[in-house]
Amino acid sequence: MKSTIAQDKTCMSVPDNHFRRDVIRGLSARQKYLEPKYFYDATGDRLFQQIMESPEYYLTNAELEILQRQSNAILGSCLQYQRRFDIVELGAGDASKSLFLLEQALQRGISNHYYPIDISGNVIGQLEQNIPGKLPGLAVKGFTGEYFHMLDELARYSQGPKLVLFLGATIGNMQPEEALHFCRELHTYLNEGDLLLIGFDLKKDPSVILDAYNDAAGITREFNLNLLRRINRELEGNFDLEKFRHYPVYDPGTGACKSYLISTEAQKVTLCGDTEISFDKDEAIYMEVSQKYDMRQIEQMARKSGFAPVQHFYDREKRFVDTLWTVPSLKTVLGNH
Ligand code: AVJ
Repeated sequence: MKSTIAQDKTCMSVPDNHFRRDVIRGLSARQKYLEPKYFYDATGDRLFQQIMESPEYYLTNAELEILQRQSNAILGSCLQYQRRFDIVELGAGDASKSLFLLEQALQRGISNHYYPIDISGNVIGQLEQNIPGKLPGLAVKGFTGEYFHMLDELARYSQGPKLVLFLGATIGNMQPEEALHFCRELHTYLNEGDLLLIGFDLKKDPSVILDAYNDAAGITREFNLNLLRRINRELEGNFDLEKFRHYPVYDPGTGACKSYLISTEAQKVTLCGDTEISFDKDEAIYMEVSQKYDMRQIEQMARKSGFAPVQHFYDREKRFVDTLWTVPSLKTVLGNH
């Protein structure tokens, strides 16, 4: 049925980079897809900021509330395992939520080193510039790049105990199997007694979830279409944005909230001068998953990836959880089985 055969003869005017290769691979697949990490160009960063401020997108406020009200309790819980530790953040973004925790940790003499890691160099530059003024005494050293590459780098700077933050339900952009794999790999970077605080969005009223990815103002729609716009700009694409419809779905059975762009007609799109992609009418591009969890799944993921759950921190409406895990001693692991 599908007639798409993308031929990537090398086009000289578009550099052969990861973005180009990933986009062509995704749009040449039987089920077309694009990778959500590419949403975040300058416009994408701005649109995501607007999503976070939209009334339907409850995740950010819920997690902000957790860190505003419970940073001290979180640190108290960490102190059962470590007296002092460096704080590492994966996907730090603007760090607006983590600042509450960093401030308390600094005040209480628990930590004075913060290592944010982000794919966006823009973001890291801003953090290194702004945080020292806000939290004098906190040493900030940022890393720009893929998480595990940057954790390899980090090992040269920080050898002691660590608290790793992975907030914002960023892990939701992975399917559950992939997320488990990710946690297992993260575990290999940590030592006994190290800590991980990780944010999951929780299963809830399906229409509340769907609305968060289908806001009335259409920002999420723009956010998705912006990736086509980025392809047009950076890969000499000719996507007609009018011919793609934003279609989010939430399956309460699996907890997967997925976003698609649907081609409203049969059409061909050219990239990089000579790569042609054909779309059937109503064919979908799978854009991203925002996976929702329940507490049983979260505790299971902790154990299956070699961590031990320590404590769960919820917002008052229990829409979201920041869950604290530790790397247990081998003795404890064996004792549990
Ligand atoms: C940044 C992955 C947590 O899935 O909720 C928001 C991204 N996409 N609206 C999410 C997103 C559409 C967001 N994460």
